[in-house]
Amino acid sequence: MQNTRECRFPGNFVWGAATAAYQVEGAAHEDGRGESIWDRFSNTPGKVRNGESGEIACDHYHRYREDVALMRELGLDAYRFSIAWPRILPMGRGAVNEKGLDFYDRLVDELLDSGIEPFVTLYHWDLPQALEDEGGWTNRATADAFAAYTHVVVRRLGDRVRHWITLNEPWVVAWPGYALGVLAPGRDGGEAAALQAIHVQLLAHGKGMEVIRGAAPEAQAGITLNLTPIYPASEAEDDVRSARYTDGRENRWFLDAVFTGHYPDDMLELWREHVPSIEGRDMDTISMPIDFLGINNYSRGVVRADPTGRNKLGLDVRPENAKFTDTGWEVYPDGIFDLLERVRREYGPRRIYITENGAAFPDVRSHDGQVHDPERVQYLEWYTDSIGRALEGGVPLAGYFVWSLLDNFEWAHGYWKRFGITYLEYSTLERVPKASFQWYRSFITRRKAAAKETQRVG
Ligand code: GCO
Repeated sequence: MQNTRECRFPGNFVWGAATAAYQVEGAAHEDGRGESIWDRFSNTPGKVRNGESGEIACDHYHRYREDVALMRELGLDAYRFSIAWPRILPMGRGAVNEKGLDFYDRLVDELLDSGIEPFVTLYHWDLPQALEDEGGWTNRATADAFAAYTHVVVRRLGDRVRHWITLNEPWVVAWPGYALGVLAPGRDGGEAAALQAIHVQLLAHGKGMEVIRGAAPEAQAGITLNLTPIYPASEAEDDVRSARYTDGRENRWFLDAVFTGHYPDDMLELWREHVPSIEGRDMDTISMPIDFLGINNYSRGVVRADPTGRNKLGLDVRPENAKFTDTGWEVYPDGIFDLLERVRREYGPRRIYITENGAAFPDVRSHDGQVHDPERVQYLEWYTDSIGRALEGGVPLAGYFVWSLLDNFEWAHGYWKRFGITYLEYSTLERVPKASFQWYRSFITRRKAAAKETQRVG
């Protein structure tokens, strides 16, 4: 039987996997790399589980050839990785460390030699500590430093890299990082700090876009946002209102700024005492056209009104009879469908890539030496099915990146939470493809064969 599902994805759909520098590279003190806020945070007692850090991580810095071989085996079209700013500019600005650039140069060449397209994220949370010491993302000067850093990188790699992502998940940097202090840099400045950190990051994104346009005019560039569809716990008016505010914090604050050049009015009103200082042409810079929107999505949120009325954003509800992953996130594949539909309808991006999607489960190596992870396979089957439905419904979806190629340093969780389709034996750094790796490999092969067949018949 010809399964119609197999035909959904066009032949040029990009199948990929993603990682981030601090989570996989290791080699924290090698070849002139400077200190990042994640080195500092990890080395601060009590911040990361078991005092772990990205000092060695997966040692991708030295083993990237082996990792690219895994990607070849998977049949990947693309690899999304990030560049460590402190490898390129150890003090955040000024002197360039050529050895840092050399590493990414080798990685890009290795990928291209293997027929794998590099998707490069310029900032995935590892700010040079020297810039944090001057105020980090709450200081507007950091946006200019980012533009200068972008210029250095694009000048070196722009002849070969055709896809650039300015920032990864400014929401996470701002809220857990600057408001709550649970991720680096560990500041607990509340709403005001978060909103200022978002504004400066979005400014950096816009300035970075300008630099990329100038230095690599043929390249495609965009930003990656973590977006979470928010559902009210009931139809009751106050639940719906709370869900709308939570949606404002999670999604609209970013989407409205990037696509319309305005922060949403209801949120500006709600946060009137904390709004950031917006100067001159900031919002034009922030909303300059992007070629694609990167979306990271893992789950959904369900919200009910706070009975005391104090918290306008309401309270999180843990749905009953639902499935959860090892990070406590609900498995809700319809969520990514709803999200994609909504983004298409309300914001009309030219193109969308799912730049991250995946799940953590407490994987173990079993007596046969293998890692059986049926829950992850199930998760990926469901989520890819949902995005296929969205694509058929007209969402301009161009690719999908599974998070992650490898188990890696999961931030404040340390190495405890495993998101990889490849298992990392941390004591030996051995890579063990999980069952989900084999699943993804055959999934990609089947999709490609089906697309070819459609083309031939069509
Ligand atoms: C993210 C982070 C990843 C995480 C993943 C799982 O962009 O949220 O990019 O680094 O590891 O999301 O939490």
